[in-house]
Amino acid sequence: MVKIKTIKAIEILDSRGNPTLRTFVILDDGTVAFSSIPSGASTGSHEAVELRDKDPKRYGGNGVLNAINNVSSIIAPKLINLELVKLDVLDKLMIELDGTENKSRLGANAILSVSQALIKALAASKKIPLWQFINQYYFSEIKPAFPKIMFNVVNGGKHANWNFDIQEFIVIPQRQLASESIKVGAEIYQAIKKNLKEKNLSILVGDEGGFSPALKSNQEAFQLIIESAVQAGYENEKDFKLGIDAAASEFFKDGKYILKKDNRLISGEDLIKYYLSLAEKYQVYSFEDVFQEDDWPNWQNFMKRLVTDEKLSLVIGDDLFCTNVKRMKTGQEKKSANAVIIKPNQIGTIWETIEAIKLAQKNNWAVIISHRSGETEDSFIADLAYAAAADFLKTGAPARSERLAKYNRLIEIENRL
Ligand code: 2PG
Ligand code: MG
Repeated sequence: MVKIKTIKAIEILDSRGNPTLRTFVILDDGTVAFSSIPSGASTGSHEAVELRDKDPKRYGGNGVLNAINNVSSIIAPKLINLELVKLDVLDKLMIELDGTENKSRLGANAILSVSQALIKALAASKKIPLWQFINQYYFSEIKPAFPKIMFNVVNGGKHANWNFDIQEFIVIPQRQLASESIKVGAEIYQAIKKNLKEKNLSILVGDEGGFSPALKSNQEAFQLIIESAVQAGYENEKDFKLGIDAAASEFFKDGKYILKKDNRLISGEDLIKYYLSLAEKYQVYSFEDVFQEDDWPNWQNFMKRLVTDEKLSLVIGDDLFCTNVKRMKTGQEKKSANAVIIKPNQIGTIWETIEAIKLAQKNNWAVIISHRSGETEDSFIADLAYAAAADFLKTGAPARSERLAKYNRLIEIENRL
C-alpha cells in the first residue's frame, strides 16, 4: 500500500499569462506526479471559488500564493502519511477541511490541484496509463471510448473581446477515431486561415486559438466556416456538425439580452427565435449556454421547441449547471437541457466531477468534458474523456500548445500509451 509522502504547490502561469497552481505529489514508493489548474474567463456565478490573492502589488491581484499556502499549511499536513487507496475519501476529507458550500475558504483551485495530482500519482504508481486507471477505478462498468471533438474555430465574446456576441463557433467532426477527427478539424481550421488571408481579414486568434476576424455578423462566421470546410473537402452535417457556445450570461442585463453586433436589446423569446433560425439556416446542431445561467424558463422553452423526436439537437448547460449535481438535478426536473459541460475546476474535486458525469450518464444526457479558456499543458481531461466514454471533448482550436496537449494526448491514447 503506498503512502503520500510530500505535497507541494507552486505558482506557475496559464495560457493567458495569469498565475495558477501546479501541485506535486510524491509517494513513498518514489512516484512523482503533478497537476496544473486551468482558469475561466466567462465563469458561471455558481462555480466553486477560485482563490486569488487580491494583492494589487502582485500580478494585478491575480496571484495564488494564498491558495498555495492553503495546500502547504492546511491540506498537506492532513494528507501526508495517509495511504493512497480511496481517492473519494481523500477528496471528501478536503471538502470537509474547507467546510464551505463553494470551497471559498481553501479555494477550488487549491483543492483540485491536490485532487488531480493524487489520482495521477496513484495511476503512475500502478504503472498503467491514466485513462486505464480512471476507467478501472471509477467507470469499471463502461468500455473506454473516444469522444467526438468540439473544435472552437472562431472566437468571440469575452475570449476575443471585440467582435461577435457568440463566444464560440464550433466544428464537430463526425469521426469517432481521435486522429481522424483531429485531421478533419485541423484541415478545416487551416482552410479558414487561408480564406481569411485571401479576403484580407485578420488571422489573429482569441484565447482558445480560434480566429477572430472583423466579420459583419454572427451569420458570416457560419458562412466562413461552411465555405472553408467545402474547400477542404468536407460537408456540413455529413462530415461535421456545427455548434455554438453563446456564453449568454455575458450579454444579459436586467432581463434582456444585449446584442452588441446590432446594438439592440432583445427578449428571451426573440433569442429563441434567433437560435431556431440558426438551426434552420446553417443546421447548427449544438447550443451551449444559449441563455443566462438562471433564466430557466427560456431554457425550458427552447428545449421544447428545438429538440423533437425527429430532431436530436444538443442543448448544453455550462454556466447553467457548473458541474454541480444539485443544479443538474434541477435541470433534469425542469427539462431545461439534454447535455452538460463538465469542468473539474467548476466544482473543485475529481470525485465530484465523476459524480456529475455519472448523473448525466444515468439520465441519458450527453457528456461534454471541457477545458477552460485559460489553460496549461496539463492533458488530464483527455484521459478523463476517454476513460468515461464521454460523448464529446471540447478543448479549443487545433492550435496553440495548451490546446494541442489534449488533442495530442488523445492520439497517444489511440496508440495505447
Ligand atoms: C466556456 C469556457 C471554455 P471559460 O465558456 O465553455 O470554452 O470558457 O473557460 O472562459 O468559461
Ligand atoms: Mg461555455
